[in-house]
Amino acid sequence: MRHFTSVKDIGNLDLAVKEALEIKADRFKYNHLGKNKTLMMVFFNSSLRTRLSTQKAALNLGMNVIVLDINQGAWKLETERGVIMDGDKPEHILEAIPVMASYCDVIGVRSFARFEDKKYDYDEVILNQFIQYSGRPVFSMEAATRHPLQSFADLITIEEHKTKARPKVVLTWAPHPKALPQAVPNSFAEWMNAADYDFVITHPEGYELDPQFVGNAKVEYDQMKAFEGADFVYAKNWAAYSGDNYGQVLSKDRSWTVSDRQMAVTNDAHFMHCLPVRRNMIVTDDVIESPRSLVIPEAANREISATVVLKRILENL
Ligand code: AN0
Ligand code: CP
Repeated sequence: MRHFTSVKDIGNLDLAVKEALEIKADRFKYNHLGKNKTLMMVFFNSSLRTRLSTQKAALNLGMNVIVLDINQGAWKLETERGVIMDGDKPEHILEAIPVMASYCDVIGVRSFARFEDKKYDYDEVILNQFIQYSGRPVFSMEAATRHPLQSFADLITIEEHKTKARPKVVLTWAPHPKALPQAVPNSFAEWMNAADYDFVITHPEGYELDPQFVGNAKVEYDQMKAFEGADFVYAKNWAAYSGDNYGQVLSKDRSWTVSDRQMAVTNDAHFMHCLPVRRNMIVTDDVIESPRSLVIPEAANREISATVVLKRILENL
C-alpha cells in the first residue's frame, strides 16, 4: 500500500479483517518493520483517539513518531496558491510539506472540511497537496470527506460482534449543536457498502449525503422504521451536504437522539459511535452505558486498524 485515503486502498476486506484479527492477537508481531522509520502525524484539528491510537500503532511496529499540531506552536499555514501573503499566515503549505517530509518516512494528516467552499472540501485539497508535494506515503487521519481508519475499526468491530453473515446495519443522523463534517458518515457508508451488509441510512429530510457515498444503501426518512430489526445502530451527526445548505445545521430535533424508545424496535442492536459523543444530544446515558454499547471496543480497535495500515505502508516502503 502506498497511500491510504479510502476503502479502495485496503483491497479485499475479508483479508484486511483477517489481518486485523491476527494483529489483535499479537500486536507486536511486526515490531521489526518500523526500525529506524519515522512517522509524522500532522494535525490541523483536535483529536484524542486518532492521536493516541495511531501513535500506539506506530510503536507496535517499532517506529519513531513525531506529532505536529499546526494550530499550537507551528506557523499558521496559507493553503491556497496565488494568495498575496500579507495577512496572519507567515508560511505556505507548499514549503511546509516538503520540509516536514524531509524529516520522516510516512505522513498522517488530519484536516477536516472547513465548510467555506464545498468544492475545496470535496476535492480534498489539503490531503492531496500532502500526497503531491511530500514524496512520502500519506494516510488520512480524517480528511475533509472521509475517515477511513475509523471506518476500518468500525468494520472490525462489527465483524467481531455479528451473529449472522449479513447483519442489518443502520446509520442514523442525530442532533448536535454545531456543524460537523460528513467525513465519518460518508466513510462509514462507503465501507458498509463495500462489506455488502444490509445497510440503511436514516436522517431528516435535507441531510442527504453525497450519492457517491450512499451507494446502494436504502435511505429511510422514518427513523423508527429504519431501526426495525437492526443488528447494529451507528449514530453520528453531520451538517447538511446538499446545495446551498452545505455546512448548515438544519435541525437540532432531539426526537432523533438515540434512546431506549428507538432501540426497543431493533434486534437487540449494538450501539456504535466513533466518539467524541455529546450525551443526551446524540445518545442517552442509558443507551451508551448499556451492555449492547460498543463505543469503547470500537475505539480500542482504532489501534488495530492503524497497525494494519501502517504495516502495509511499511512493507511497501
Ligand atoms: C469530528 C467529526 O464529526 O468529524 C471528529 C469525529 C471523529 N467530531 C467533532 O468535531 C466533534
Ligand atoms: N474517532 C476519532 O477519530 O476520535 P478523535 O477525533 O478523538 O481522534
